[in-house]
Amino acid sequence: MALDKATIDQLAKHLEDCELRAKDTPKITDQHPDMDWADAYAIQDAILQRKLGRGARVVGLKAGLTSHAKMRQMGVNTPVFGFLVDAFSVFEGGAVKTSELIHPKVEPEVAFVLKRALKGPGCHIGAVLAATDFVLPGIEVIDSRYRDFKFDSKSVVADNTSAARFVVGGRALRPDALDMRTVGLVLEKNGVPLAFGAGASVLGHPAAAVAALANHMGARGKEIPAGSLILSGGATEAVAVAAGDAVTLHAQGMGSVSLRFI
Ligand code: 0L1
Ligand code: MG
Repeated sequence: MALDKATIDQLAKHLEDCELRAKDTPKITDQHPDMDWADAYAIQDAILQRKLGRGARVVGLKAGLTSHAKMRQMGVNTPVFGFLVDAFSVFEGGAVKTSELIHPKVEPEVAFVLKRALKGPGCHIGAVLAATDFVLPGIEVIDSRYRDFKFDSKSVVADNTSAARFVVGGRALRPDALDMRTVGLVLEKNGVPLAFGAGASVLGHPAAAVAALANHMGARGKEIPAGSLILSGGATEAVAVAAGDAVTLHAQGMGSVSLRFI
């Protein structure tokens, strides 16, 4: 690691303050160009500890930048992983206050709920499908704390991969009830279809993103607990939203799920 504990804690406080006050910041690698991956995940962990200290509950995990469309859009080439806490969760059809966010965007995703824990290394699509209770459609609201969404992958990891809000809903299906690669995803904003994807956009199969998350955690001596909700990553590029927008994701065979922005 290139950063000492005091710097990690200071950067975690800075990024979480930006999140809680809806204020943007230049990317942290501008000041800390030697920051490495271990530092980036240590800053993310320190943000989680701050939230847990205030009574937050972890409700799931996320993989991000798992599709070529997203990687191209953000100019990066590595999947990243983050956490989801209860305060990020929005009910189906619920409202998201844009005053609490900086510059939100939405992503269409396939969400997994596990019936058994998953642990890498060596986790693969088969192990993920065997451990999955059900899958359902989800919309992730991302809100990078970095000015104009300008960042590099390590800064994004430190910023908990831009996680802000999410909703899941629609129709929950057992993992053998569909071919997740060919599931079509249509994201509508204000009734206008804007982004179109298929499950295979996400690392060839959404379960591959969950396997990558399990392997990432295994390398850090952790596992994905049973019962976890996992967002596998946007199947298309992210779509910017503003107050007054209504967003719906239609997922083939899995119904639809919606959010409103106020
Ligand atoms: O969930 C995601 O794919 C977002 C990862 C972070 C990068 C971004 O803010 O677009
Ligand atoms: Mg996402």
